Amino acid sequence: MSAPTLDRPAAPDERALQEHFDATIAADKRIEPRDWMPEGYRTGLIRQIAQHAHSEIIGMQPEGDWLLAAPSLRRKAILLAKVQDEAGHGMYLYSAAETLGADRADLTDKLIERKQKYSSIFNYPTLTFADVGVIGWLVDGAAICNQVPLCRSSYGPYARAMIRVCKEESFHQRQGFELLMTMMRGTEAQRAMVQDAVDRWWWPSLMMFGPPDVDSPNSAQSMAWGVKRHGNDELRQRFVDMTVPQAAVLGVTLPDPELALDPATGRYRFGPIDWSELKAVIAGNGPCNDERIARRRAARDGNAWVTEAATVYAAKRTQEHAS
Ligand code: FAQ
Repeated sequence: MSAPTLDRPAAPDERALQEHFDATIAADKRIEPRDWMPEGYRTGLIRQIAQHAHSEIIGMQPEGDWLLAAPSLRRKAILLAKVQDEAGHGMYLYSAAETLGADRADLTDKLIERKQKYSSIFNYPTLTFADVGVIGWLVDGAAICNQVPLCRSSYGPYARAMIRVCKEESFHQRQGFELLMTMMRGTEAQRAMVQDAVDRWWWPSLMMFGPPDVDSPNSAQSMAWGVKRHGNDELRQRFVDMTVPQAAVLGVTLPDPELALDPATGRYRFGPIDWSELKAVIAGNGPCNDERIARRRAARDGNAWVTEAATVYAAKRTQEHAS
């Protein structure tokens, strides 16, 4: 390290910075945007946060398809609020990615060009209104299991965004359960509709947690850096343990003959997951991948003039404030 001068202290060398970063992580404190961080930590976070943001934005589509066909004004108002919440989550997350130096428009381009992923779950169709309830119950339920630990993620802006997101997802899950409960108390046809939706969404919900730990290239480093707090398998198991008793209350059957309580562990054993399906959906070959991306592309292109006007206006305001 060169000798510090009176007017310009020498920049600490990379080793000292790395040591400070490691000590912050070891003490379970937060890394903030202006702190030094290893390049892999920064790019790994952008990868995960961008995928998460894209999931929230693409995730508006399956339920959004039912906005015009909701069975009552009350259900329409609830659904509209939920879909708007998902948009808000996407915005917090893109903002968190921007604190790491990412550019929001560039992230959107990468999503549309299929260079960045989004959650596999949003590539399945919503065939009936029961799917709206099942997304709330199972998909938001899985999102909560996955995201509550992220409120303690080592990167400050991500962790803080997750606190609000989780509160809202919690409400979403309850509204889904309430919707399904209402249908289950209805006619035989409504109960059949709920069961059919559960049959279609159960396995894809388990896949949301990602590949098994042994096949997860990012988990070990991500956990060492305190970004992820648990492996994919542990979070999936927590979801199963939480959901099985809820299914019993609802009166639906989960489509897994191997599902059984293990008395030794107090946890539920479940059957094998078809990982080839997850791989195919991630690779772009799920039932709705093309439709989801095409719609996002149309939204970007069709609204380009709004983005341009807002960007010019914001730049002008910044210039006025500066002068
Ligand atoms: N779909 O090494 P890992 C929501 C990719 S939000 C697609 O285990 P990692 C709210 C993974 O990116 C739902 N890709 O990766 C809502 C990686 O690819 P890469 C989204 C997947 O990051 C509710 C590769 O496979 N939630 O639901 C999937 O350590 C209702 C290897 O995997 C989040 O994003 C998948 N399912 O663990 C909205 C939460 N799984 O990048 C509307 C934050 C894995 O190396 C309605 N993210 N991949 O090329 C996370 O916790 C993690 O990123 C995981 C994946 C757990 C998703």
